[in-house]
Amino acid sequence: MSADPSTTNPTGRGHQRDHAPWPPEFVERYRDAGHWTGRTFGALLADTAREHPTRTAVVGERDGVTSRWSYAELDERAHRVAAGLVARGIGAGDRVVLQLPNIPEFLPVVFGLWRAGAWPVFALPAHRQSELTHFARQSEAVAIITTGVHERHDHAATARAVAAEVASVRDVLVVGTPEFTDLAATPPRELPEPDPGSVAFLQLSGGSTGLPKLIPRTHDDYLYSVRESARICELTEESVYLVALPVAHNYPMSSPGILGAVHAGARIVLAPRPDADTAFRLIEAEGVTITGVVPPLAAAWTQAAARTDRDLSTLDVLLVGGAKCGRELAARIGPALGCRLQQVFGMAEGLVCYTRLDEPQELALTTQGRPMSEDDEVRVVDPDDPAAPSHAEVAPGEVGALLTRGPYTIRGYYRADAHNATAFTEDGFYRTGDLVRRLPSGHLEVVGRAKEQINRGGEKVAAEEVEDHLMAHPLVLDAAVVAVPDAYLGERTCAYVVPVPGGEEPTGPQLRRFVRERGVAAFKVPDLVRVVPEFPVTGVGKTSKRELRAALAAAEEG
Ligand code: OOB
Repeated sequence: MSADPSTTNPTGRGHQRDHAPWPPEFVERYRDAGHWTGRTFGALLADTAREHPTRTAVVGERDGVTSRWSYAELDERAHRVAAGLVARGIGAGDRVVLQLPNIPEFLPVVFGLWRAGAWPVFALPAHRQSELTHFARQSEAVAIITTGVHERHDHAATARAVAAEVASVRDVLVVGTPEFTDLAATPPRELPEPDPGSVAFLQLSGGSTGLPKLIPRTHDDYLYSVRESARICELTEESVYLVALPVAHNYPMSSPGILGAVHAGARIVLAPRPDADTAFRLIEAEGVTITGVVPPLAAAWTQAAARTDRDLSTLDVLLVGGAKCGRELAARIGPALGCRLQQVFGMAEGLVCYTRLDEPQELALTTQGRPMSEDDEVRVVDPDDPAAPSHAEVAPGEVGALLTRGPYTIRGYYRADAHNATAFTEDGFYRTGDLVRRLPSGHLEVVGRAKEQINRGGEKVAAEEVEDHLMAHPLVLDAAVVAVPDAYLGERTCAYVVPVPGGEEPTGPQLRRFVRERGVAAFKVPDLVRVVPEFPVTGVGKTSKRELRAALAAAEEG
């Protein structure tokens, strides 16, 4: 087992090899304020199981079979998975790439990993060999836990291919196989509690520079964000939370998500797919009270609600976030679905803003809320100065680049020193890459983005990552991936490519297939491909990728 020295040292003294912890004075401040309570995820589940043993914890389907487990049962299953993992040599500080769709086993597996002291690395079902190899390599994962064939993709085969490429991966566990079922039936045993100040898992960044970065989150910091989210979203043990989005994403995990539900003793219902038919069926069958979606889904559900026979009357709160929800759509949601709208603007790196449920109507419709915590520090700085010091704030009401620091915002990505030097200010603020306007009330309005990322209906595409794949094609000389406006997704990707001189001209379908076959998530395959003889140069004759993208995007609009 590879215990990581930096994880057992939350104070920041000594090793800082893998990630930057909070400085000691902040650790003290967040503890004194009662934000960090010294509790682990394993204890969270055990406490809820003690308080609400018979309440339904999770309802979900796998291979057409529905499971329904109480909190006592979930707790027991998580203990068994933990014991099984430890028996297999997976334990404290070990990284495990986890790629599971919305199946009930997700919960005992994640809590089992936490109880074993291992760190899940949360891959999404859409990720393919290229991304999974990167996560496994970057984290030096010892194992991959995945599923068999799901939505026509053989995840087990992909995981085995990754294991063959990455030397640290010595185990591939596939949910649903006898091997996994045996592991999950191991008799429970006493296991040491991990340090609550240590890293609990690695989340993924949406990324703007190349492949996704790994985000180290601790029990202490993440549980604080979960507790606050549950409070702000008014979760109680009577709540029924529907997981419509991929459960491993930070949003359905913690805003207020499955962990907020476990904190409150609420019921978790996993939707195998996010479409309105599936969601409405589950809302009616389980009496769902709250769920979270991205704007394109909110739009689809809002339309579908007009012609459904399903009873949606239990639905009380619809969270919308992950990408900007415009006023038009925001205003339609409440009347169409008969629920309250709550906007959420969050990021896996930390900061989460919510509109409150008693918010004045106009603020609820036009802003993305305000930070959860009184200790979230927010600065809005000059957007044209990418290295702007954190104190150079724009005038109130002006648009600027959002910087943030606080009790649940990381101080650095995992094993990414060079990137951290630009992604964080010297005094520890995270440069979110979002352009915002801050109202006198503290509410934030997201108006755009400084980072080179396309927000495809909440799914984040790093332009550079896709450009790198395109450039690997022998007929491509240069590539620039830009966002084009899209009525449904908000943005789609358009790849502009310059062919190699004298060569054959590559076609759109050819390049799309090429990118897909390099083993990347389908949402990263360019929606549009434009072959151009050359990229325009800027006034000074410099080919700034940034200005180039803006020029191309403008040409597309015009
Ligand atoms: C959520 O997390 P990520 O890490 O996938 O993406 C974060 C980025 C933000 O920096 C921002 O660019 C964008 O997604 N974003 C929004 C937004 N919510 C997220 N942009 C405009 N309006 C919003 N409401 O996407 C995420 C994490 C936790 C909760 C909700 C979403």
